[in-house]
Amino acid sequence: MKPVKPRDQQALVARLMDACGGAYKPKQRRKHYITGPQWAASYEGHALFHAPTRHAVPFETVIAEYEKIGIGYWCTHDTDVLTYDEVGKDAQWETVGRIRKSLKKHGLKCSMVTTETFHHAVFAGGPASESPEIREYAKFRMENTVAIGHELGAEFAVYWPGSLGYFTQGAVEEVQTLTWYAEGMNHACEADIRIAKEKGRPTLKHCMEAKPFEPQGEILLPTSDAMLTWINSGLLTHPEMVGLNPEYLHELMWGGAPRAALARALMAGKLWHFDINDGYRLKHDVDIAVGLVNPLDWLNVLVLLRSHGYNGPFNLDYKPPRTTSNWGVFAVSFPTAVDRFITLWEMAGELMADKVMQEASAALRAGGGPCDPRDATAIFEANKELLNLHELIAHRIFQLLVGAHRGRTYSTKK
Ligand code: GLT
Ligand code: MN
Ligand code: MN
Repeated sequence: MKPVKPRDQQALVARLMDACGGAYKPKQRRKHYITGPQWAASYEGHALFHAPTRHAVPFETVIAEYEKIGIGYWCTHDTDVLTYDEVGKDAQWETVGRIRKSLKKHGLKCSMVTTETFHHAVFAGGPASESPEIREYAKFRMENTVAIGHELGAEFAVYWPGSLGYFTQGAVEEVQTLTWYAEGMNHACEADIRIAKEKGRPTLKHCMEAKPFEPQGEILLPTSDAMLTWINSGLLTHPEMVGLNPEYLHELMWGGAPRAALARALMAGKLWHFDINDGYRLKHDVDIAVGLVNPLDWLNVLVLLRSHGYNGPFNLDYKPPRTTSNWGVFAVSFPTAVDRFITLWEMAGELMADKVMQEASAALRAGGGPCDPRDATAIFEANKELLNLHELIAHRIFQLLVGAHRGRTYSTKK
């Protein structure tokens, strides 16, 4: 193949995108509660060892592009759209007004707002560190984000306490720090109750997001389970207002089974918001787009969520790779991420209705029939052949994933 000149490259990528097929129409995409973060679309490709490969994108462009793709909801950190000097000032409300206009113009809604308490130097010791001034500042920021959320019509507020921890041991007393952090959350909930009342709106759903490592060396609330313990610790004045925003990769990062972590959140009635992406176990937060690493696991995750009636947002919290251009972010990255999610969602429905799956699951649950209830060997013998279905079910799910259940076979060379 001849070299592809820079001016011909977008056309080539666009033609191959078309050739991929399998794309949903914006209208079909909008039927799902899929939310697009400002920070994901605007991510410049930078990291500790990486210089940016793209430029930042203003919210007007992100919202306009999301409309074209069919992403119906937008979410943001306070400081994705405001400078530190603007937070809480008149300039903030001017920007919030422009965001409202932009959302209206493009038919999007703001689903969620989140307070950034990890980037600025003021949070070097975390958002609940020893100095009362720092904790007061964190409270101001959380309250302010709640106010912005109400102004934008958001339903959720997310908190990622990635800087709640330490690098070196000794100075940070864990119980005290978690208590101080709870005071911050109590402040946010109480402000929410007041503002919601003033505005005649329901209060926000406050969702905690855990990540096992990064950016602190040790994290005080590293998993969704740790957060459930904190929510139910008695430290919160409004535990009923606080739930979870698990992120698929963050549960995988510590070596857990995301599906089991989600199940525990469901059991506790706290699965309110879900960050969808992909990546690898026991590695850093690579935030790869949904389904590109673990499609089989993702299919199973969506079966769990569908069977338990999860109806919260699916938040595209991933990082378009550094190899993707500013043009590619909206031409390739977002539409393909959304479409893989919808495909897996539909597939999960197909799996649940699949006759082989249904009969196999029902047979396992029916068991092998009565026998001596105290005789382990007799019970095992009565169920032995049924237990083959565990492996058969896994095979069936693989078939559903690759389309082999529709009679598609792959030939081997003679
Ligand atoms: C940060 C983090 C994400 C969180 C964001 C919400 S901040 O980008 O890595 O997983 O969802 O604050
Ligand atoms: Mn996340
Ligand atoms: Mn992540």
